[in-house]
Amino acid sequence: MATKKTALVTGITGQDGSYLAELLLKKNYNVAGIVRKTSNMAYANISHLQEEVSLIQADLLDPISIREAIQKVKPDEVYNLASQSHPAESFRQPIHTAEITAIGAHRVLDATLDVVPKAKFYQASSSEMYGWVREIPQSEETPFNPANPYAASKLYAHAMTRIYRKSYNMFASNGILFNHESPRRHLGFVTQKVTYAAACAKLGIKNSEHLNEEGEPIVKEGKVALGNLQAKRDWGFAGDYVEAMWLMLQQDEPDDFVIGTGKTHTIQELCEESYGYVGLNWEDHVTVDKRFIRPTETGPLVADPSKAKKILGWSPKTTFKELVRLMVNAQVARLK
Ligand code: NDP
Ligand code: GDR
Repeated sequence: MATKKTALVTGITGQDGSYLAELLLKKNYNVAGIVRKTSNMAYANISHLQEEVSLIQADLLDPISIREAIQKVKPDEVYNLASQSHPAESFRQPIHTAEITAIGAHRVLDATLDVVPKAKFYQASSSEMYGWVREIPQSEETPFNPANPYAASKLYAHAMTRIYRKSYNMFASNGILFNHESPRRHLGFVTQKVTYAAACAKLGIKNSEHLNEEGEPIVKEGKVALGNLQAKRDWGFAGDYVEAMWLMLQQDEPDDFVIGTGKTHTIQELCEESYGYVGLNWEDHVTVDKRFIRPTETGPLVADPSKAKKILGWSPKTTFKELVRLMVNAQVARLK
C-alpha cells in the first residue's frame, strides 16, 4: 500500500486553503495547516474540518515559527497560499503587504529548501502581476507589469520561486491564478459584495448587517456603493481552481501555469447577472462611490489557460452564470 502523503498548507483559513484542504483529505493526505494566532481562534472556513486537519500556529512575518512548523510536519508538498490578498488594501498598507506577500513567501520557500529540500512547493501567484496588461489574453509568456503593491509583492515571490527552482533544483511551481470566487470569499471582494447585495435586495433588506471596506453597511437605504464598473475580470469557481494547484505538484517537472476561464466580464455585467437572477434591475440598486475606485486599475484580465489544459488536463467546470447563482443562493440562505 502506498504511504500516505503529507501536505502543509499556509493560508488554510482562507478561501482557497479551505477548498484545498477538503480536496487533499479526499485524496487521503495528512493535512497540516498554518494558522495565525488570533484573539478568538474562530476559523469559519475550516470549522467543519478541524477534527481532520492539524493546525499549527505560525506567521509568515516570523521566520522561526515557519521553520519550526515545517520541521514538525516534514511535508511532501507545501502549498503557500498565505498572503495579504486584497489588492485595494495594498495601496493603504504597502509595506505590510510586501512583508507578508513577498518576503513572507520567500521565508516559506527558503525554509522548505532548508528543511525538506525534496518537498514539492506551490506558490500562489496571481494574474494581478500582469497589471497594466501588455497582451490580451494573458499566457505564461506575457510580460508582467504590476499596477499595485500587492501585484509587485506577488511578482517578487513568483521570481524567487523560479530562481530557487533553477538554482537549487527545487520542485517549485507557480500557479498564475486568475480571480476565483466562492461563498467562502471575504465580503470585501467585488463578487461577494455584489451577490450579497443582490441577496439583500431579494429579501427586502434595505440596511445590511455586514459592513463594506469603509465600515458602512454594504447595503445602505437599498443601494450598494461600488467603484469602477468597467474593470474587467476573468472569474472562475475556487473549488475548480484548487484541483489545478494539486495537479501542478503531481507532474514530473516543476513549471508555471496560467489558470483561468478565458472569458472576461465587467463589474457591470456581474451586477446585471446578479440582480437579474433575483428578478431586479441592477441600476435601481447600484451607485458609484469614488472611495472604491483604486488609484490605478489592473486589466483587462483574461486568461489563456491552454497550457494547463494540454499538460495538466485541467479545465474549469463552473461557468460565470453558475458561479453567480451559487453565490447569490448561498447569501440568501445565510441571510434567511
Ligand atoms: P484569503 O485572503 O481568503 O486567504 C489568505 C490566507 O492567508 C488566510 O488564511 C490568512 O489568514 C493567511 N494569512 C494572511 N497573512 C498571514 C500571515 N502573516 N501569516 C500566516 N498566514 C497569513 O485568500 P485566497 O484564499 O483567496 O487566496 C489564496 C492565495 O492565492 C493568496 O496568496 C492570494 O493572494 C492568491 N490568489 C488568490 C486569487 C483569488 O482570486 N482568490 C487569485 C490569485 C492569487 P487569516 O485567516 O488569519 O487572515
Ligand atoms: P481583485 O479583486 O482586486 O481582482 O483581487 P476584487 O474583487 O477586490 O476587485 C475586482 C475588480 O472589481 C473592481 N471593483 C471593486 N472591487 C472591490 N473590492 N470593491 C468594490 O466596491 C468594487 N467596485 C469595483 C476593482 O476595481 C477590480 O477591478 C483578487 C484577489 O483575490 C487577489 O488576491 C488575486 O490575486 C486577484 O483577485 C487575482
